[in-house]
Amino acid sequence: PLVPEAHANHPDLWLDVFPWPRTDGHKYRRGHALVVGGERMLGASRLACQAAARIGAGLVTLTAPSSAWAIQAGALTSVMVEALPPDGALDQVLADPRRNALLIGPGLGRAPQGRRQVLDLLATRRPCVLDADALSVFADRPEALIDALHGQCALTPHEGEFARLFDPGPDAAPRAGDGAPSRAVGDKLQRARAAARRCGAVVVLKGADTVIAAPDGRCVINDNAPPTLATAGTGDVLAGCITGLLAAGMPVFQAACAAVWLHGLAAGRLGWGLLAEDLPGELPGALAALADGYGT
Ligand code: NPW
Ligand code: AMP
Ligand code: MG
Repeated sequence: PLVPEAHANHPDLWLDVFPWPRTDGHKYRRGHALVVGGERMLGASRLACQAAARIGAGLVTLTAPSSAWAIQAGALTSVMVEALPPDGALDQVLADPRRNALLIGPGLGRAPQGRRQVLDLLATRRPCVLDADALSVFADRPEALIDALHGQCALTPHEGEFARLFDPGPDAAPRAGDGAPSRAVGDKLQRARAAARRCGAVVVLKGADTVIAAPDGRCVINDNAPPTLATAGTGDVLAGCITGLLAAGMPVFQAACAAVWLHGLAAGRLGWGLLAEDLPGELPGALAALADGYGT
C-alpha cells in the first residue's frame, strides 16, 4: 500500500465508542452542540444543526446575528436559536460549559469578525469543528489559526480550502481553489497526514475519497461516498454530523470517521437527485443500518 498505516474506513474502527442512546440517559447527557451561524447563506448552518441533532446530540443551539435571528428561528423547530450582540461576541453563548461541542464555518462568510469568533471557540479548549469559511478567513495568515488549534479539533476542508491553509506557497497567486488548477504536493494521504501533524488537529480532507488524518499518524480513507454528494450544502451536513457525535461524547478522530461513513451511507441510500437537505432525514436509516450490522 501507498501508506502502510492507512485503513479503509469501516465501523470496526469506531463502533466500540459509538454513542448510542442509553436507557438511563436524558437530553443533557447526550450533549449540547453549539453552531455559530453567519449573516447570509443561512441554509448552511441550518443543515449543520439538523445533522447534529439527527446523528445524536441531545440539544442543538444555533447562534445568529440579530439580523438573521427571526429567519433562523422561524425555519427551525427542534433547534434553539440565540441572537448575538452586534459585535458578534460569543462570551455569553459560551458561558454554559455543557455546550460541549462547537461548530463554526458553514455559511459564516469571510468578514474579519469571523476570525475572532473562531479563536474564541478554540480558546475554550472544547471539542470543535472548523469548516468552510472558518478556514478560508485565515487564508492570508494560516499560522494565526494553526497556532491556536488543539487536539480536540477537527478541520473539514475541501481541496480548495485545504490549499488556502496548507499549500499557499511563496508565489501562490492565484492559488488552487481560486480558479487555478490544483498544485497538489504529493498524494492526498501524505498531504492530509502532514497537515494533521503540523496543526495538531484531525484533518478531514474531503472529496470522492475522503482522508481522515490524526496528528499521531493514524489515517483512514473513506470510499463509500457516491458522486451525487457533489452538490451544495453536503459539506455543511458533514460538519454537523461530526459535531453531533462530538457532543454525544465520541473522541474526535473516531467521530470524524463515523460521521464520514454515515454521511456516505445516507447519500447512497438516497440515490439520484440528492439534495443536501435530504441528508439529515436519511441519517435515521443509516443509523438503523449501522445498528443492524452495517448495511453493507
Ligand atoms: P475550482 O473551481 O476547482 O477552480 P469557496 P464553498 C475550489 C457556504 N455554502 N470542492 C473551487 O475552485 C459554505 O458553508 C452555503 C469544492 C471553487 O471555486 C461556505 O460558508 C450553502 N471547491 C461558503 O458557502 C450551500 C473546490 O474552491 C472554490 C474543491 C463557501 O463555500 C453551499 C470554492 O471555495 C455552501 O456550502 C472541491 N473539492 N477543490 C447554503 N445553502 O447556504 C477546489 N475547490 O469559495 O470557499 O466555496 O465551498 O462554496
Ligand atoms: P463541500 O465541498 O464542503 O460542500 O463538501 C462536499 C461533500 O461532498 C464532502 O463530504 C465531499 O467528500 C463530498 N463529495 C464531493 N465530491 C464528491 C464526489 N465526486 N464523490 C463523492 N463525494 C463527494
Ligand atoms: Mg463546504
